[in-house]
Amino acid sequence: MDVMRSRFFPPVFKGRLHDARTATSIGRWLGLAFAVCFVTGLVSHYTQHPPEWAANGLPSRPVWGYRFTQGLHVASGIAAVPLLLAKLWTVYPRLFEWPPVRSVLHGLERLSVALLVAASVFEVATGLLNTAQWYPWLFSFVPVHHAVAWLLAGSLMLHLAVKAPRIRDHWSRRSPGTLALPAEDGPDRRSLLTAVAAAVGAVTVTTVGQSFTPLKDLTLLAPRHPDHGPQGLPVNRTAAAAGVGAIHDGRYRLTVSGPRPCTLTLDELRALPQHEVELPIACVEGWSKSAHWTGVRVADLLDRAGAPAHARVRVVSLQTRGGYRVSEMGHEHARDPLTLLALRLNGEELTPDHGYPVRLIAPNRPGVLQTKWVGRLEALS
Ligand SMILES: Nc1nc2c(c(=O)[nH]1)N[C@H]1C(S)=C(S)[C@@H](COP(=O)(O)O)O[C@H]1N2
Ligand SMILES: [Mo]
Repeated sequence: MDVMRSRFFPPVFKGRLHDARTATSIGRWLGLAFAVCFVTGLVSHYTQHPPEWAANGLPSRPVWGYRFTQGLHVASGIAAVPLLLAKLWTVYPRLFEWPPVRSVLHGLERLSVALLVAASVFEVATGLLNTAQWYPWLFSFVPVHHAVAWLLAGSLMLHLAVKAPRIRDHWSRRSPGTLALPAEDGPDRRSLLTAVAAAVGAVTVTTVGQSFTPLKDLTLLAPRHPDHGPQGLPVNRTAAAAGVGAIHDGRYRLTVSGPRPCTLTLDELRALPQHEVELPIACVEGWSKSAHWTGVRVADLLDRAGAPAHARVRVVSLQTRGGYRVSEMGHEHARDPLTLLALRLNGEELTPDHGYPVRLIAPNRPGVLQTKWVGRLEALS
């Protein structure tokens, strides 16, 4: 032990940038980023996996709702990267605290911080890799990212409770009990905080254009550019990747099940009243783009099959395997006049990668549920 506590261990940190005041300053911004990320993440999770009682009640408006919340989710997650790195750098001298455990309570508190750090790094790293569509792990992303988010939220609450007195001391500009700015709040701390703010600004401005299209030409660090793809719209899974072969016009049939099931050919679909809508694809992976769609109202098809007004609808793709071949929607989406089985995109027939011959497009809905290559609509009672 004495050897350990020699000249080199534990190391001594003299700088003031590792103190509670800096930790609080960065921590509140990191906390804000995590709070926004958590809430928008829950919105995304429960629109994709609604509990049974809510599945038929999800709102189809505002049209841009999911685009907004998911854009914020990815932007706040990306902003958390420099904030988390700065926060960890500020507090890392605590790793060398001596003795490492002073009491049972202190040991438990340190364990909860270890959990908080592990969960934070895990969430930010897996989320970031997900936006790049790179899955270098064996687990399924969605349930694990969701479960660890709750671990993070719980350990963060505990951390805030334990640190409440110190946070209170350092939250405002003034030191406790004085009216003056603390003397140690000198240029070093200001420089560090300015650098962190600049880093957050830089990563935000160079990525947010993937969903906030006015900034699309600044997307230096974003994995997607909203204009890159056939018909001016990105593609997440191509027809080839989904295993959907060439679909022949003459042999295509759309089946609509319900009290009066019906089957339509592509020419019959083209002959039905066509409607035009402007709606975004908002991918959970962080890119989104508005487009001009033309097609048949899902509500018209449901009426034709005699589906009751309150029915939920299952949309089934011609794709034979893969997680996204089936999606469901509640009656608000199914009956929304903007919900179409689209035949055309930006003035042209859909290309195979965008779901030829027909794909679903509905307002306020995650991209992953905008089913492509639709072969069947099922009215569920
Ligand atoms: N059948 C089927 N539909 C699908 C998918 C899929 O893999 N299979 N991917 C979804 C995802 S994740 C998104 S973001 C959108 C993207 O649509 P786009 O490729 O036309 O832009 O399609 C959705 N529809
Ligand atoms: Mo997606």
